[in-house]
Amino acid sequence: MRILVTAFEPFGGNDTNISQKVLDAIQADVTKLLLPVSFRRAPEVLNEAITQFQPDVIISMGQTAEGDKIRLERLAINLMDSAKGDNDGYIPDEELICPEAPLALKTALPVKPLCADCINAGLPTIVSNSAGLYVCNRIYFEALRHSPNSLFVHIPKNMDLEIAKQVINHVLKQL
Ligand code: PCA
Repeated sequence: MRILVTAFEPFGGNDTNISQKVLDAIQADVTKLLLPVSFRRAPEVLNEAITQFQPDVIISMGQTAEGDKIRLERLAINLMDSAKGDNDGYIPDEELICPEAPLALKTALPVKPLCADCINAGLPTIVSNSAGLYVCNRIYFEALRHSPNSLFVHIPKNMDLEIAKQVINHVLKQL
């Protein structure tokens, strides 16, 4: 099975992005891709990688300011909105990502069992119903358009790196 794992570069005045650190640490046999925090460029870079690697599964990661648990995202919403600009300075104002697509796309991967498995292993994980309307949601929407076998994992900014790595390793092992 070909697995593509993505993470994001720093954004919003942060010097680092925990998703990038986790990506660097992954030792499994996966294709790794670092994405720009750009509504326009991130999907372009993802699409090039999909064409090149033809992945069976796409696991995308990003940093969140919310909560203290890793969030397995169930849905991507067909909307972009942001008070702050992306790394290109672009500020979408309630823009549909794709007018012909449904308002939301749902992963076909088993988020609840995956989450239960992480919790059983003592890892702080929850299922989330919204990845927000910023670039993480944008990239999850793009991944789900290509394949429902996609999952977005949101990692809290201040989470212990070892725990974050374990959650990703755990998810990769369950695929
Ligand atoms: N987090 C942002 C975009 C990049 C990232 O790591 C988000 O939650 O949309």
